[in-house]
Amino acid sequence: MGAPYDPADERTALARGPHRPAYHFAPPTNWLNDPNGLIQFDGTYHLFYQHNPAEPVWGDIHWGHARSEDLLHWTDMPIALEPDAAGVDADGCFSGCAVDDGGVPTLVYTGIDGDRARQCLATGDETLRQWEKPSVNPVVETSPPGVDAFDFRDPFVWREGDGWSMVVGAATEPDSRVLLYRSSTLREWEYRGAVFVDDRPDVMWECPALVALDGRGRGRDRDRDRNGNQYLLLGSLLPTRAVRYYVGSYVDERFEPRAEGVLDAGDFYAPQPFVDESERIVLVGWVEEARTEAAQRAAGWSGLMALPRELSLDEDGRLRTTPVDEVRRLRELEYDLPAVGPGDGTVLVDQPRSETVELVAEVSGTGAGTGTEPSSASISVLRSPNGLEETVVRVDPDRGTVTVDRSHSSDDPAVETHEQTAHFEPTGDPVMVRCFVDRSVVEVYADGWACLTSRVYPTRADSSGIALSTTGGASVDGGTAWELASVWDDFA
Ligand code: DQQ
Repeated sequence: MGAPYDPADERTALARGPHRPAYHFAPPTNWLNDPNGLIQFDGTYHLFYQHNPAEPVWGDIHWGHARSEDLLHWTDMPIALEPDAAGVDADGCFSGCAVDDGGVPTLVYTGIDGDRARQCLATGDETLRQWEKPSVNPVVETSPPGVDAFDFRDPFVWREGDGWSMVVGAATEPDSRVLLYRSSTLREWEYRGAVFVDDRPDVMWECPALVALDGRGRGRDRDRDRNGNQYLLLGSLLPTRAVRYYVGSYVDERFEPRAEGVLDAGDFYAPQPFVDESERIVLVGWVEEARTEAAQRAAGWSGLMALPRELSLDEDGRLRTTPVDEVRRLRELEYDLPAVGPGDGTVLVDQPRSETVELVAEVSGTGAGTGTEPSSASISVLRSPNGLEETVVRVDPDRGTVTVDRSHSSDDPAVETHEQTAHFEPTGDPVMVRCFVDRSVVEVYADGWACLTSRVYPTRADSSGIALSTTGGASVDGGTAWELASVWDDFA
């Protein structure tokens, strides 16, 4: 008999890989996709995730599980859900959520059996280690008329009034719908119609979520007065894989959008929000790979989670996305970043030289608006001393763009290199750019208005430098950099 499976051993072995993140959550080994079942239960955060425990490729989908006290340091837990060969989830335990049902942790997920998708429950003990699938499964047996039997998945449940509400993503002909259900027990559900219809043809809403922007719908007085009935609807859309958000009202079981945008324009998909015990809306999203399947197999793992983010509305009703405050605890050695004005060329930054850093820099444009020549400031990270390998984060405050240019990120010709761009509304004011670098992850926030998470795979051991440069009338008005700590023991 072999030694029992210990995720800690797997983590230690994989930590030596050059692209393994130091402070983002990655699976102990093999495959990870969507975050599932996010919940803070008795003070402890739990992250479940779509997981193939046998191979670093999608398939045989289980629910992996980890817990954390601070959203940064995670402890692996036993696998929570596995397909049951004789059950309605024989072909996979697809995405879903977690709720606290009067002290009973309860997972609501999609069971896949052949080409049928049905909504199911699992209940946990107080430690969230042991999970049972009650015989009442499936709790939603068939998709409503007109809804494809397979494209009916990803339940998201919340407390509403004296019962429960649930949205489920669905592909319909000719549109895509977010379906609404109500229940008082979690075990019997009544279909209430589409809470939202996306009338574009051939779109499938995966992982929909509807959340009150004032926390649990109660909110702090300040927010309630200011924001009134403000809800956030999220969806991950096939086939474009865009992650869209809509801010609007939710009245009489219908969602009416008034603003919309892209949540993260990078390698980011299937995020899930949850409300924590301090009523923050926290979002975790899957960061996909941009390397070949062969490279993922060679690495022994695939996929990771973006930093947990807090979502909120500003005084003008615009959605803000910022890393949770806890992330500041990772900061170690601090360095000043120099100011770089127009015409200063490329300025090499001596320190830090590290593949795990946070950079905060203020970038000014010309203030002349969008019709002008491009004026941008660039922050090069993961840069080799000769500059042949580098990932360039380019910010144009006049046009309101943040771009990650990956054309020189890697000497490996097999990785994806296309540029990724996020947009924000230019105000004429300087933009505070916050950039997290974690070996194969570059996660950028522009003042909280635009987000972009990209995967890059430098090949050289010395691709760990930083350089700053500008074009047109833009400038870097200085900033700060920190080396960031690893969140894993025994990190190589
Ligand atoms: N991933 C899950 C589905 C979901 C998709 C399967 C989104 O439940 O629709 O692994 O990435």
